[in-house]
Amino acid sequence: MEIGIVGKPSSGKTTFFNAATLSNAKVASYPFTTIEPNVGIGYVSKECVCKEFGIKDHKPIKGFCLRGIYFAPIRLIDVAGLIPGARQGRGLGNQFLDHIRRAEALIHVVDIVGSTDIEGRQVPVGTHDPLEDVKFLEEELVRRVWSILNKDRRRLRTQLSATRSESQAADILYEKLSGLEITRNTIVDAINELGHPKARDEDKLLKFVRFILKKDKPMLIAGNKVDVDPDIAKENVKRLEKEGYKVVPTSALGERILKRMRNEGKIDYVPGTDHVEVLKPLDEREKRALELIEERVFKEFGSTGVQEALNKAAFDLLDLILVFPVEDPEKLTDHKGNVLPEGYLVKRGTTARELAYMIHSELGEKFVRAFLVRERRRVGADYVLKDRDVISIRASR
Ligand SMILES: Nc1nc2c(ncn2[C@@H]2O[C@H](COP(=O)(O)OP(=O)(O)OP(=O)(O)O)[C@@H](O)[C@H]2O)c(=O)[nH]1
Ligand SMILES: [Mg+2]
Repeated sequence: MEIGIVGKPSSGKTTFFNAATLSNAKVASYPFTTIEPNVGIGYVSKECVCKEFGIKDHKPIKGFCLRGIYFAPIRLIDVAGLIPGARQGRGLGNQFLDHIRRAEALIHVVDIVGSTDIEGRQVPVGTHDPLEDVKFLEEELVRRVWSILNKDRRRLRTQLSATRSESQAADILYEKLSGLEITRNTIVDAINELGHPKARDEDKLLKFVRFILKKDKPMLIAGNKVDVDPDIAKENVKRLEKEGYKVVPTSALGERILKRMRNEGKIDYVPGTDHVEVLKPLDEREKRALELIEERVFKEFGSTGVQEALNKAAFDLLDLILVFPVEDPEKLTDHKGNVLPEGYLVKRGTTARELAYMIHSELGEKFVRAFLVRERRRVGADYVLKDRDVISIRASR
């Protein structure tokens, strides 16, 4: 599972990425600081099951648990900024789609206070309209995918008009888009919804691309830099929401500062909350930074939003659930005695046997039955997992 971080230059993508992954990728106030993508592990969070089962000091092997909130790892990729005209050789060309090909959801980081122009150059706060950035990126993605289909247009047209079968048309388009990891299912859905795509019909092909992108690269907007001017930020968030976009207000910089101070042992901070406790004496600069975060971020928005954006991408856009497989249903341990060793992020609809395969192919092959620990009930291979299930899987020897 991978989430892509996209947007124009200087919107704060790498700052967001660093805050989420605890990396130190280069950040700067000039455009195109990032050219080669940064890849790292971020975390999505959800209430853990440890409290419910009376487990204290839960120390999972994968991910971590803070005050009863479980943080499960997920891959993030931070890519170069996109600007108008990039297809004509300015900025990143065709590599852009290569870089986001594996991403199953996108977080579009937008300068929500309008402090940078469409190419990421600094302008006075509030003078650029972020709605323009949102529309541009959306349309740019559509155009880029469309241009893959359009590359060998004559051949595509011949191929598509040679078949009346929708299933064959799906195969043709699937092959063309294979580099983007669009699922065949989505292509079939698009054909069902929009009819047989005829390459002559440009409008239909564009509609087709919009449909598959919406489904296989769903997007969430991180309205970033809210700390710069909370009022302008709120106003712009509202405007984007009115246009139908899903927006999470964020201060990637605020999150970055808090995470850094937490790692240095200076504060206790639970990402996704406004819980900050000072543990060591702070210098004046650090004190001031915390005050600003308190005033301009926590008071106005409740949290920095970075965790919320990741959670929304995973749980709303990707429709993932979190499940806890254990070997021993009484002690909730694996064979080494680790308590609740790992929460698995799986697609809603995943069955007990499919989970068994993810844990170990042998466990999948030799699946006998499973046991739901909370409900104290046996279930079979086809049992569809629920969010926060604790499940013990039995295999034959
Ligand atoms: N005040 C404020 N500044 C931010 C925030 N996020 C990023 N910045 C600043 O915005 C500038 C650009 O940040 P980057 O993270 O390098 O932006 P980017 O989108 O990765 O830019 P490119 O790699 O050039 O595409 C830096 O000066 C950051 O410190 C934020 O939440 N608040
Ligand atoms: Mg960057």
